[in-house]
Amino acid sequence: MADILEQIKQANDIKNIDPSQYETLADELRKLIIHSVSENGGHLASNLGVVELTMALHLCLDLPKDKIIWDVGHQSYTHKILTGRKDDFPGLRTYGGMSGFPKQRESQCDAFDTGHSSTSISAALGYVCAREVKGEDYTVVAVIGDGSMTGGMVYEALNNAARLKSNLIIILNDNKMSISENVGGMSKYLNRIRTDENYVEFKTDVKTALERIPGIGESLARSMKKSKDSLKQMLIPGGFFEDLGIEYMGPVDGHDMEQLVRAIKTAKKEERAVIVHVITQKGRGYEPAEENPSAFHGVGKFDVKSGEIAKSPNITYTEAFSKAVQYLGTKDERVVTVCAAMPSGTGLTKFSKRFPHRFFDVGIAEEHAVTFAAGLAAGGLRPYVAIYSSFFQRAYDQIIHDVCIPDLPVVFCVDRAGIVGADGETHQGIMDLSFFASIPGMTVFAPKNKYELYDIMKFSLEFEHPLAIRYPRGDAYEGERERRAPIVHGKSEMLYEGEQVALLAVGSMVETAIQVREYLAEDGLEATVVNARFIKPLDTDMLDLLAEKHNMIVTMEENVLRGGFGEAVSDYYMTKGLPVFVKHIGIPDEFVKHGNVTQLKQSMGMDPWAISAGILSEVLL
Ligand SMILES: Cc1ncc(C[n+]2csc(CCOP(=O)(O)OP(=O)(O)O)c2C)c(N)n1
Repeated sequence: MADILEQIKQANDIKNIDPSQYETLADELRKLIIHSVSENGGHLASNLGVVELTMALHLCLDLPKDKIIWDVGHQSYTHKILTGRKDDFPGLRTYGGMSGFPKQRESQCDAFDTGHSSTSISAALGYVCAREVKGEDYTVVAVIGDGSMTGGMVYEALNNAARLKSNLIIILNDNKMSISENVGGMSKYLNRIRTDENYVEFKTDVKTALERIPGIGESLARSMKKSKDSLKQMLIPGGFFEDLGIEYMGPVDGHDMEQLVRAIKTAKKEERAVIVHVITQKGRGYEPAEENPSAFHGVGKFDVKSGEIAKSPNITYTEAFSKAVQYLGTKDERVVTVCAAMPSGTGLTKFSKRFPHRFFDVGIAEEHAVTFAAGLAAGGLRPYVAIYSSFFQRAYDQIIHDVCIPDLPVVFCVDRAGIVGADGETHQGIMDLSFFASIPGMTVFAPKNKYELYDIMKFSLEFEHPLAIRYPRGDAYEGERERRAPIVHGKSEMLYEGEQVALLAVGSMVETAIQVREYLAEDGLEATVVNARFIKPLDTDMLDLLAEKHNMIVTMEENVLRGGFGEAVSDYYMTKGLPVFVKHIGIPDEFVKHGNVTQLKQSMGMDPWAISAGILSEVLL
């Protein structure tokens, strides 16, 4: 087993493999990927689809001199294995192990760090221009999926690349899918090229027929390829790209090594930007993933034989949100939902089925999603925009400019807020609390458990201003259900009254605060616990009260400390001149790598043991 793969120890070793062995090599790569992902979770279907494409790229390029930029980067597993990282592969996405995304610090063969979509063409164009300015000689390739082609940055980059007079290769990996079914006009356009056999055959036939005419035929066919006239428009697919000034090649069968190698070698000769349209099958080679590519896009542990995916028996925050927003949908016909290519991940699939006319999947276009929602709100509807915390980063200006300045009633449902774990730096939702709270007119809320998520969702319908509700990935906390004081704008919730030390916790950290309280009680310290609920506006009445009765206040948040809740509390006390010692628990000023959430929290002193030990040492000293 894995005989051919054994021969690949470092980048470019694939060039020593006999072409008759390529199929076996592809099988071995798939087996290794399926096995590792079944144990550590990861992006299975996307990776299985690009095995041959990656092999072909590695055959045609010289790494690390040449540069491959993987859009999103979730499909880079074969690339990692072929560049000397096979032995590290079992540690994929684990704490201290290999990242699931390209990382320049991990390998010289990873030309660019990615994680968020639609950046590859911009970065590749930057590399090309750097190459020209420095007079260097290497090939630059961006590999981008059809789903990522729904992101606006792609068109900014293509617009820019049209002027290029040197080689840039853009591989458009078209598998018809984003995470779910792809949406929008570009998807329809690609589908037309892909499926219109007449179109493709017509092109080939005309060219072949012309070439057969002795004397003039060949030159006519050549000039047809070069000319920009309407005849070409009629005959060659990809006219949209050609009109932009980008050469189009394809469609190419993305599982046929010969076709792929030929296309890439041809593309390398172009003195301009060229798109190679490659058709692949998502999940290729593993039946359960071929049949259900969405479920195997990003997947947790699963049983390889049966294809059964391990599932937590508990309800997640996303599922709780899903129920709540459906309830609101039945209560009020103005309720509409918006997501950016992630109906399933954000819990909107059921809403989309129940209220198809009130659901909008805009593609991977978070900036557009927010301004679009602002338009919906201005038009009299009540939009709920469900996007992961880290992807909301894209839409900061739209939140300020289009929603908060005109004070529109848009609800931002910030999923995956906090440490997400195995996806690492690019996906941790640790900035949203700071960036939402910094905007005038914005209200920011974090529920302590799933019941409070239901309550704030009900509250949101009556609230006429911008509101962000942040909740974490994974199982919803079920504890403290009996404490369910009605939600009042800007008011926190007293959970346990104690003395000396007050724990003032935000959202997911309320559960931690309750554990800390138990540990402190073992040492005879009865701490107060307050559920902050609102990060903005601050409950200053509660802060005044806490300052009177405690000599130490511990703020706890799953967010960077910079610009976070703790800083706002300290700032309030300082401005008011109240002599309270405030200790901040949160994420330091650094990017949080990948790994299991518990391990990551421990590494930052955010687990209940570390927090209580820290408090005790301060109190006893
Ligand atoms: C800005 C941003 N929004 C959302 C995502 C989540 N996401 C990861 S992959 C993906 C779909 C990408 O589809 P495509 O480019 O076609 O790649 P495929 O997985 O089909 O190979 C999405 C929406 C992301 N990575 N970045």
